[in-house]
Amino acid sequence: MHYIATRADHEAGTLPKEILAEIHEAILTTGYALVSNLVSEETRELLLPTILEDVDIVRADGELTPHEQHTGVGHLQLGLRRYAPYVRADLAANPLIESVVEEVLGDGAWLGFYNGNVNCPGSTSQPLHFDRPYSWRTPEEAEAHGQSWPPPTTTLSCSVALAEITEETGATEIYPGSQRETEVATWTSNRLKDRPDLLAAWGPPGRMEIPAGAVCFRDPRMWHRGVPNHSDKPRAMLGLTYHSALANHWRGRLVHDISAEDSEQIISNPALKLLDEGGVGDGRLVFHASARLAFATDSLHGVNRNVKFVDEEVNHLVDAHSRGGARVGIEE
Ligand SMILES: O=C(O)CCC(=O)C(=O)O
Repeated sequence: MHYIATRADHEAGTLPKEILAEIHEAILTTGYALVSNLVSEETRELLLPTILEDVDIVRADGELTPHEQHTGVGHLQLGLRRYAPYVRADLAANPLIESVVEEVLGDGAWLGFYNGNVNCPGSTSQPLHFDRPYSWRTPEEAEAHGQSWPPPTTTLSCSVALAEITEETGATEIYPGSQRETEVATWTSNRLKDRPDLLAAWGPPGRMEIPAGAVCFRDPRMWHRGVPNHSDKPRAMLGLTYHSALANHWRGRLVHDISAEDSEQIISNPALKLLDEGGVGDGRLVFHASARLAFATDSLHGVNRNVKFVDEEVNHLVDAHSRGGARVGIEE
């Protein structure tokens, strides 16, 4: 499924209903859908050099980042600048992107991750993996919560190409449809090790090629891996991840085992989420106050941008690996 957004779509602030239904169907079946013409050339030209500069900063000490050590050399989780003029409405609060988010995740979906997925020249292959667990792990659990089996995703990953992403520049390898393989639902690991039978069942793999300014919307449970970038420039893909209103953990997981008190707090205040260290706290993404303008218009699609603004400097390169490029803390 590949749709090219039109000027009329941009004026309407939404993709057409029938296109949204096709995108949804593609995500349910193949696991992904591509929509071109979503992020402007102006935004791409502003952001691309910042990514390249920040790659140089991250590479300067010659050390592998924690994400590289864990997954593969040359694959960076690179924080994006969280201050003006680098936070752009047509990326962080884009009504057409949000129309897809609402279609797939329903009302009240929230932004949980805003980061760069950069594949550097000379990179290696990552282990094949999926990014998210199933939110309901057995047919019985799904049925008890009124969900189908296999259950739908409660997270939508939006991969944005600042420049064209091709096989040559290291387009992500994907196993279309593999998000429907229920055998992995109860696994404690997200890696597909030693299972040639599963690879044969869902292969052969494809590649996630993305034109500049396009977004690949994908079910993060679809198996994939970063592969070598054979070009001489870093491949600048950005990752925005949205979670369904059901997801109560700040990383977007749906935790079933939660006290009535914590649950009430989270329902009454959408800024609050379960934290890693236990308990409930502020789960919003931190941006500098200068970035406010990018989020100034209310979402036309019931999406909670889930951001909080601070006056202190926000170091987008701190905690980029584990915390999406900024800090999440207890409510002040
Ligand atoms: O950047 C890519 O092509 C895929 C990266 C990925 O899956 C990861 O870093 O976990």
